[in-house]
Amino acid sequence: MKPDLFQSPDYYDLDALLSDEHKLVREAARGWVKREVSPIIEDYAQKAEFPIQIIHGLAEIGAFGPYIPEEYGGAGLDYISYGLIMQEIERGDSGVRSTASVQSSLVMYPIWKYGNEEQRMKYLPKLASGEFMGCFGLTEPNYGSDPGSMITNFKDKGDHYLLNGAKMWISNAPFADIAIVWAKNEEGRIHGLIIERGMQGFSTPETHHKWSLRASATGELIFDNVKVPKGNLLPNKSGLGAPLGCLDSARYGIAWGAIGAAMDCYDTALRYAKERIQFDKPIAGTQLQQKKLAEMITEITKAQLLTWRLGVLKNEGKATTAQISMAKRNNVDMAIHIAREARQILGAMGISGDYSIMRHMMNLESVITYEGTHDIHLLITGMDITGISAFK
Ligand code: TGC
Ligand code: FAD
Repeated sequence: MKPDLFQSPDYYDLDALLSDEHKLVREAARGWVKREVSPIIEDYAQKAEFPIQIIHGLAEIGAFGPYIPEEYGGAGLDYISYGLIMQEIERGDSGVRSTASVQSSLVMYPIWKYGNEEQRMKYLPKLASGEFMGCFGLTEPNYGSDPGSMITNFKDKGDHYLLNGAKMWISNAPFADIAIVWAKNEEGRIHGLIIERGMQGFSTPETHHKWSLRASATGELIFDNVKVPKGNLLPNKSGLGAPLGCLDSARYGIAWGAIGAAMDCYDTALRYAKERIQFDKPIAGTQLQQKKLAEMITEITKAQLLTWRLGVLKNEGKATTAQISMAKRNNVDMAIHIAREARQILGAMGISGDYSIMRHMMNLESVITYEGTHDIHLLITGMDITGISAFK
């Protein structure tokens, strides 16, 4: 891959809205991505392998539980810092950001919010340092957009629970030490359980042949009469609202992350267009390529403003599920569109692994599907403004 020459676009001087701490956190993440991710990520994506050695660095830049209080090993940062870290990591690769999102918002968040003090002290510091890695099992082979219909279930056997069922498309599953698994009890109520690698009857086969998120490990979670200690149930929230609450936090991070992928595609295409000569002049001097580049920076700027405002609302505890959905949907769509346009600006070079664009473009096909599809987020907005659910 070519050297990482990334220069972050900031057309409306949004830096003026950030605190010194925000900028420090962002610079630490940006520098780390340039040093540790950019030089290796294309090779790992080509061989469809997660670069497991970066876990320590992710922990060091505070990517695991940025907003989790320091008493539990988190970085104790605000939600704008969390967003900026996700943006910088996804500038490198959406799959690496996935690993950080899952660890922070889908594993540490439910233990912090729905767990008891013993569970928090046992797991959170090790998850923050990367000593433990986690995954989140909601999606099932027959239930993706409709997780409330899940069939994975557990029965009360007196001194333990007995868990049966299967989850699929689970990020981090192949190497995770623990899994937060959503399953129904005998009354059909959804609960979260902490499942540990090594429990008898629990396996995590890897999913192969992906054309997207190739540098992220994806797998299944299979539960065949797994005996789960009663102390592994998250006691403080149940019902579908519990996993959906975690998704709010992860979707918020994705809204920021997608801007990172878009910025990288725009920056690469702008530089290439200024250097590439056809018909005796840089292609950046043609109206058609300027239209693409001008529209890209306009959309990136709009997404940056939307997300910054969402971060302020989140810090104030006011961001709603529907507002988060709008930002996730808008920004991922914006990023995938920019990746496709940027790829065309590079002509044949756009399909080469020497540049990051095609990898971003393929990664974003997963990002537009997971954590609620593009359609589902539109329906969440539709329900919010009309008061009528169009899901069922
Ligand atoms: P519905 O009847 O609307 O709601 C059921 C209950 O949940 C409450 N609720 C929420 N609570 C907290 N936060 C939210 N965001 C909530 N949204 C809804 C709701 O108030 C209700 O509570 P109660 O007390 O009345 O029971 O549920 P529904 O069955 O109609 O479904 C709604 C729908 C479609 C919006 C929802 O199920 C949905 O979001 N589907 C998409 C599924 C999804 O996003 N899956 C993601 C899996 S994880 C993943 O993809 C990780 S990728 C990670 C990576 O690699 O980065
Ligand atoms: P479906 O729900 O079958 O949807 C298929 C199509 O139908 C979509 O276009 C959808 O928008 C549309 N559709 C569905 N319902 C409606 C409706 N009511 N009205 C109109 N259109 C509708 N899940 C986890 O639990 N944990 C993870 O860590 C995780 N990681 C993932 C990693 C990757 C790489 C990928 C690709 C997925 C991951 N997922 C994970 C799963 C992801 O959340 C689901 O794929 C997603 O929620 C969509 O579910 P589905 O694929 O079953 O699609």
